Amino acid sequence: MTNPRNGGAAVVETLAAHGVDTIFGIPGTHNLEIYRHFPAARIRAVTPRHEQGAGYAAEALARVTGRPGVVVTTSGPGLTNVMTAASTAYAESQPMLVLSSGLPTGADGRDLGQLHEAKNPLGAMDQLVRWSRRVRTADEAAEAVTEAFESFSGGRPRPVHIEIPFDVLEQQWSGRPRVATKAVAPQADPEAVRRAAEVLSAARRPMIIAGGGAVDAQAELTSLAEALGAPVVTTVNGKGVVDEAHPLSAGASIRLRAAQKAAADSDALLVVGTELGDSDLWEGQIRGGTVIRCDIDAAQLNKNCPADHALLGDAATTLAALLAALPGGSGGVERAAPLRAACLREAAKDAGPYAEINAAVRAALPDDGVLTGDSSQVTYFGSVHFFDVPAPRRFCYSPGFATLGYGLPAGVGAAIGLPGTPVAVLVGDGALMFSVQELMTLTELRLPVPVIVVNNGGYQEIRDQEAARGIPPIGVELRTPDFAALAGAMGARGVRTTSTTELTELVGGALRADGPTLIHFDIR
Ligand SMILES: Cc1ncc(C[n+]2csc(CCOP(=O)(O)OP(=O)(O)O)c2C)c(N)n1
Ligand SMILES: [Mg+2]
Repeated sequence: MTNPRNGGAAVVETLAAHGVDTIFGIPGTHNLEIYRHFPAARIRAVTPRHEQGAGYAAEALARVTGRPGVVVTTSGPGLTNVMTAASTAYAESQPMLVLSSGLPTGADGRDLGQLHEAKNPLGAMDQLVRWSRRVRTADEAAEAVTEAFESFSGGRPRPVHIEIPFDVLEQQWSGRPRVATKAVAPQADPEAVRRAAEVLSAARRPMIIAGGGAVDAQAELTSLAEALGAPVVTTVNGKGVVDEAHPLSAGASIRLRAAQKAAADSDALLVVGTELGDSDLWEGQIRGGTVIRCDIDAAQLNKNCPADHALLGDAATTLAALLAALPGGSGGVERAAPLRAACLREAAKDAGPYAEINAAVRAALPDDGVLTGDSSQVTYFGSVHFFDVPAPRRFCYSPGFATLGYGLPAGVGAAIGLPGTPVAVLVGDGALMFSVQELMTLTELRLPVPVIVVNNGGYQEIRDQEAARGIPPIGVELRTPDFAALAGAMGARGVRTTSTTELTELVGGALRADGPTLIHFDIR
């Protein structure tokens, strides 16, 4: 049987024309005319066990590869289920395309009692992502997909959503996909670059803060830091922009008061690709001597910390221009080591057992490996500070939206995005229970991902916050399932330990297995 060339083909051929080879989604009554065309387009349809998991997998694929993640849902509940993940991609500035089917033309918004009908799902989505558009024809569907890809270049990446009414998916189409024109990123004004270079080279105590907007500028940022002798502190999303073993790296330490104090003591502070949000600074603030900010998004240039010099441009190009414009270097190398030590001392105060657990996982995961984490103490008190990475795009965690349930599906997306790259998931017991069904996805795909769950019997962070407010533990002390048995039921290996030495061995073994291994690590 030959496939009809319909609105579904318009969508799928346009995805393929943009190099999409994998989508994450769940088929349903209304979106089957999209699914029909995947085999011919050689697009792999991965089925996580919840649309939220599909969204996190797509977000993580984008994080580790830089390519947009694509999610396909059905109308109504499929779409509402992906909203949390789409909001995550928005908060974390990741490129994501959500494609959903919609009620047929003329039926939307009329409260007719149709299958999957919601009051205004398009409007709901539009409140959460860069844009959300309902198309009216197959041609429009193809064009909207192209425009989605255009929206991912030349600026701050953010998610978008396209709703295709299911009668449009069935409509005949005789068009051709148009390939997106790459938008040109803004170029920083050369005069502003020259002035900023002068400030930096005259500085005696320069410092650099790098965020998620700098992840594709590792070489430029490292060379600039070396030329200036400036220590580099990153946000969580910028983790690894400079190799965390580099003598100038002070780690992903921006939340720590030691790092914030160093910024305040600097005489020139270069801030690249970060909004310096409160979710980065944990009620702290960033002030510096002379502040130079570089961002691809004009709205970020003065956000949360006013800039003395604002450079509107792509990080890699602007940093290369700054480097070329430097009249001479200075020497801050000696300040980096004490700053790193001060940050580690401060981080150790909250880390408890999490530093050692992360070291044990790091010891087993090869350098090019990817770690995913969650809104669990083992991640933000642990991995962020005690799991050094040599490069950006090696650590997946949502510090901004901070939703529980991200880590495991993110592991699925990272392992699919980077085939052959070792991936490990390290999360808390509370986090795992939000998306534990994605273990089944790992089993099905035979991905050798160790899933390490650190069990402290519930929501420790919230228990701590209740205690700090004089509230007794309410709703936070939770029964833990037998995770190893649960893994077994899902066809994964399940093991249990309380020893970090054994943990390293177990993670090493898990990376060589032909499917996932759940490692239950008790700390209570
Ligand atoms: C979707 C969602 N719901 C609620 C919260 C609030 N919250 C933040 S941390 C946390 C506890 C997480 O438990 P676990 O993963 O076991 O980590 P632990 O704090 O025990 O280390 C909760 C409930 C959240 N971040 N996300
Ligand atoms: Mg817990």
